[in-house]
Amino acid sequence: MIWNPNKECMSRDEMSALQGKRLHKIVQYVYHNVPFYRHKLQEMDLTPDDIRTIEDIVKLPYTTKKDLRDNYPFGLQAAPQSEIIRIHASSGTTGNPTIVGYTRKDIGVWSECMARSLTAYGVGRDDIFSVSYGYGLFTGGLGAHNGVEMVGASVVPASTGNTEKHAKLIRDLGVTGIACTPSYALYLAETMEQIGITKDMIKLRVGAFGAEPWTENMRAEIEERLGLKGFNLYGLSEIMGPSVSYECRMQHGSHINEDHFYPEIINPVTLEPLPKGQTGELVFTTLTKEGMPLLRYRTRDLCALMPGECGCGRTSVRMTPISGRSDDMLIIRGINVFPSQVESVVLSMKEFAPRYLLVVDRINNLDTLEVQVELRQEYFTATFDTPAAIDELRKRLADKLRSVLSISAKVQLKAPNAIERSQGKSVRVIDNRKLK
Ligand code: DLL
Repeated sequence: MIWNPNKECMSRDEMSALQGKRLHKIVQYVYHNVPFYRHKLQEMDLTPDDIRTIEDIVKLPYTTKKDLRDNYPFGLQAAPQSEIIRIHASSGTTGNPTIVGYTRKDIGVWSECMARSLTAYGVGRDDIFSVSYGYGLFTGGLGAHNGVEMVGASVVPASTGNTEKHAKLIRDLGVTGIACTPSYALYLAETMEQIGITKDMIKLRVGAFGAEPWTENMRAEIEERLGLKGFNLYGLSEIMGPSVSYECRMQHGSHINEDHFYPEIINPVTLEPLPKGQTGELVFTTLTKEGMPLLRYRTRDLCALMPGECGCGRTSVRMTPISGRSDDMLIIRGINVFPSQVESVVLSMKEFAPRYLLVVDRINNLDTLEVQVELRQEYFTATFDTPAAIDELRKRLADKLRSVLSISAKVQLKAPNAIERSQGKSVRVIDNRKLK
């Protein structure tokens, strides 16, 4: 089944015409409502009338996460506050998170995009569907939730944590579908095995996995251990949240909701657009968003757009799985973490030298983060024989990191010069997780 064949199966010409019309409108809208964009366009000697067709998009400026940071919290919001009915946030590169406001219409579009995804996975009214992305400022929980309600399945808003209880609910309620990160799916499988819940005791048949990179090997393992079919679900808060794109039953790339989010691929160094089929950085323009529309937002995700038709009947363009990032963002337990966030915490405490290292690992299918930091010489000399002071400092740093990163990190305090110096660029991250 296809949720909205009118939009998901349009001819190329119809789609381009619709995108062009919507682009013109959105440029006009931001020009009049967002001083940041008005100034940018004026600097480039552009008016909304210069943008008539979708091909004109290349004339427009890019938007970056730094622009969001510089305009924190509401500087890029286009709709008046009275029209905003929901606010989500995601990690910024340093202290402040990125804030995204949605109007009622935005939430409606988002719910429909999520409903399109779920329908492509084969989820319908008879399903009992557990949403095990985090509910809260993260877009995963509420975003998936609205879509499940829209398709009419019974939503179980399980969120994350309390995995044993969740595993029992999956068994007892006969839950048939689940949305969570792929690493959480593996952790769930492991928990089930530990408490004696076997595959034949549960009815799971569909998984909507995303929010972090995963591989075909992980898919095979999750499918085998939970007895379900796993589908990719992609998105990012700045553009909408989950379901910017989704896999269909062909599982050959993820269909982009391109009537709402126009994709381009660029060379992340030269910023030149690349032809279809080449791998580069994914850029999105929101074509219908009212709350915080963005022009040519650089996602930093690396992938390619796939030319050609799909056997499922949808004509929307597909993207390959994300193969990496053009910046240093890590995703740890589904949470985006920038090394610069750790740096800002370390620099805010006078006891530490600006030398730190993030060590990321995956132990029993759970991501772990250790932060190693060097003490300043004066502080080290004053405290190295008073373990209580060191303990207190370690705890203070761990608390600060948890509040800034939204995940807990193990802290290791190091003596001055104990962190290895590199010859060239300093190494800030060691990621021992092997995505096979
Ligand atoms: O992760 C939204 C989401 C929630 C997507 C639930 C899917 C499911 P952010 O926290 O803003 O939003 O993180 C966005 O996560 O730029 C990618 O780097 C990464 N990401 C998201 N989905 C996938 C995926 C949500 N399917 C960032 N595969 C993005 C690989 C993904 N990476």
